[in-house]
Amino acid sequence: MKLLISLLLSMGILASCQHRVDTPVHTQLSQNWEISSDSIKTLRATVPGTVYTDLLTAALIPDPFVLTNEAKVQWVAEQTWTYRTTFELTKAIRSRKHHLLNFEGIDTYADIYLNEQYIGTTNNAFTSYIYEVDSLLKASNTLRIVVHPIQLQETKAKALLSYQLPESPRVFTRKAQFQYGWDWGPKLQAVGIWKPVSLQSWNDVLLRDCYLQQEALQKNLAQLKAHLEFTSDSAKTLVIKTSIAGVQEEHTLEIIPGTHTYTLPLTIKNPVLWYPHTMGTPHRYRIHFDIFDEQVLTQSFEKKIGLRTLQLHTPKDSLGEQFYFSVNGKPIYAKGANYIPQHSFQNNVSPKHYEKLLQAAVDANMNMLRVWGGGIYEEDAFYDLCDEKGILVWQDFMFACAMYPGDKAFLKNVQREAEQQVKRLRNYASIALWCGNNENSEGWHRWGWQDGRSADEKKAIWTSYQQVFDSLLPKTVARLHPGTSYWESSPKYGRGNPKYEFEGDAHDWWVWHDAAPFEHFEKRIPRFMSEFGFQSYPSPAVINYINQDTILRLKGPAIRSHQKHQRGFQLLSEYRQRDFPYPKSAIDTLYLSQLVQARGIAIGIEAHRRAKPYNMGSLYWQLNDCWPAISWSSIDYFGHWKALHYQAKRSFANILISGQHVKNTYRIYIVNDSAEQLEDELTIEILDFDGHQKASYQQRVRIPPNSSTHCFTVALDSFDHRRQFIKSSFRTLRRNHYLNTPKNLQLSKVKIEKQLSKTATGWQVELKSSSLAKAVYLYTNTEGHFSDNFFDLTPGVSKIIQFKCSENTTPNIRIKTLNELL
Ligand code: BMA
Repeated sequence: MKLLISLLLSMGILASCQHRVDTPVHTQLSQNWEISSDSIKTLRATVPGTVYTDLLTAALIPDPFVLTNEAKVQWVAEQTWTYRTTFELTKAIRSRKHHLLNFEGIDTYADIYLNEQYIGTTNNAFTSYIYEVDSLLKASNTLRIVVHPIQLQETKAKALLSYQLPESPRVFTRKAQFQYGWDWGPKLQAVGIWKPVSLQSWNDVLLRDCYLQQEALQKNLAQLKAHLEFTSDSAKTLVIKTSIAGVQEEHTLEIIPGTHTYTLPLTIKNPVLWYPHTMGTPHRYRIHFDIFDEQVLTQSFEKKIGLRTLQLHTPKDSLGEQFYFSVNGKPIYAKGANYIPQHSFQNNVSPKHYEKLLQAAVDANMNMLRVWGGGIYEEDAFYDLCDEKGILVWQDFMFACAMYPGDKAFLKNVQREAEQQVKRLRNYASIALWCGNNENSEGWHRWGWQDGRSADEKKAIWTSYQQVFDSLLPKTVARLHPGTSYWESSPKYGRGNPKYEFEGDAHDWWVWHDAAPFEHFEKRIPRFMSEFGFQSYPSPAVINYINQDTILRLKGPAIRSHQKHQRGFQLLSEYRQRDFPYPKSAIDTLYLSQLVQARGIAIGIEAHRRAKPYNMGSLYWQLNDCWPAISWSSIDYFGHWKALHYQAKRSFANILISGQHVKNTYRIYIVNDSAEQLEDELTIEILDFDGHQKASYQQRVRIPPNSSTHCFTVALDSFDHRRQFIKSSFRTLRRNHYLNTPKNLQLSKVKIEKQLSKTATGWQVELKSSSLAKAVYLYTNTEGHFSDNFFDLTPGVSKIIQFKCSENTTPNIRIKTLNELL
């Protein structure tokens, strides 16, 4: 019965049958939408959606993601767009006393009319707008939303200030900042109704929010508080029945008229804790709530909760200040990447995209993602999956690389936004940190933004900054999400500040932006690296999509327009020349660029991990793309793993063998992120590229839990850097260490034997090589995923790869190695 009610409820049809259960009715208003503008008469619209995607569906604009089309569609955001829909309401729904019209997100500046009556104006894409429309509804209704050009509003806001803010005018608009164009993304300012619209009709009592707060977490008992926010017309006695892990409880609530929050105590005996997947199991409890009003079941819902303590610690030490997270009292080394929106138009991101991308993060042994401040507060589906899969979330508020206004109206707007988002996300176990902004503070102090400004102007701009990031946001987090850490800005110090290495989180852009060698990562190790990165080309399929071609071409205006970093191509080739051979074809260039990226970031990740516990986190820039691009991502727009993602999986493994070349020695480390002490034989061999052993050493090593241990030093006096490598083995782990840059290795020509066999999920590929094959790259036109790629084939050892694909015809799998380019 309960199931039936909620099913009927979600379909919005319960109200049409006469029943005595007074249940609020939720009607989705997603049908019959149309848009129009001065240049477009009327057009079917999708809500939630954007004007861009509607125009694209109707073939009225070219696909902005291909060729040089981005430039051709800029007019879209410059127009006024009118959304219209009509909807019918049954008598049963209309007979409800109260009706709330809820816009979960409008992008951005809009006026709303219901039955031609003005009901409100919006100016923040990150907040929902709810209007009481009790007296306005009829049997047949019209809804009209006029979405104004962003630029118009920004020009007005700009004119009110006597000075120009850095990165103005985007700072005036509370919408995804990356849509103004970023160094990895196009300028596509999505406009429209980007989140659902619905009508909530109710009589006496409405539940508006439920927050499950963890009070105390002991071994035998978890004490929770369920904060339920109700709006009621009258004083009432409600009975709330809860069910957790098979234990039922009944609570009586005396509620009073108005909107108030009521608190129920909940307990769970012998609680099973939630852990990030690299530490344990991300266990969640389901808590079921039934709300009875005069013995009538009026509302039923379920919440999932992971029980854990989760904190950022920054105690002072002799060198500066530590920076690490702990889960359930245990320090955790954070491994992961920075996450950006998956598409310029959010309505194109489906649950499947979330599942695939977040699983790829888990598969690469990542336990933390940073939701970067120039994007969006992600959808619930994202956080729900992070909870389910055990990925911690470093959550930025949506401010990036700019200085923002601080006038009263702006602060009020941000206050609403912060309250709504913190309230929405506080039930997720994965939220590890709220961070004020991305690089605003660094920009102000290091990027010349203060140049030429008067003292008063500087003071005004910095005061605005402090009001938001030192006051409004931390206070909101403390009030609404107590116990959760807040961090003012990422990074704490810019790379020009010597303190960068000793306290706070850091962004290291000496590599890439300042063209420093990758080895720089080994020299300057901060407490927590929240950004460092390097670009590469995406998969051939993405390049061909950009070009709308079947022949791989890396030159031309289309490709150039998908590289958003001014010196991008130059830096790609400069770094390639340092360490890698010259490409002979387009596929070589693509392949080598991915190898350069993987090599560079692995040097960084492993240097950070070896420095544990001085350094307690390594998040590279960036996990994914928002469009087909040449960018810093490790997974491209089509979801294909670049060499970096396969490498991240290796370099982020919970137990890692790593090494560092120091003068005439090579130091072998074992990094152990597990909670167990490891004790076993470590075998070190020196081999030539044909697999002949030149020397071998064995040592019993003991690696404490959660540590990095330098466990062996190889003397390199008679080591041939061009023709030999070091192989280390510990338990089931194997690691090849090369002590020269790839271009200086004297690898012989190899012939790789390949055998293909059909499996239930695709194809199995078995590979064998007689001599060392370096950076073996498997590629094919068949859409699919290789379980491993860009790996080394050790002589005589066969390697089995799974190729997951849905096609039954034998894929034409081609192989490329570094050997053939040397
Ligand atoms: C960091 C990020 C982004 C940028 C990236 C690459 O500064 O916060 O702003 O895209 O570097 O330049």
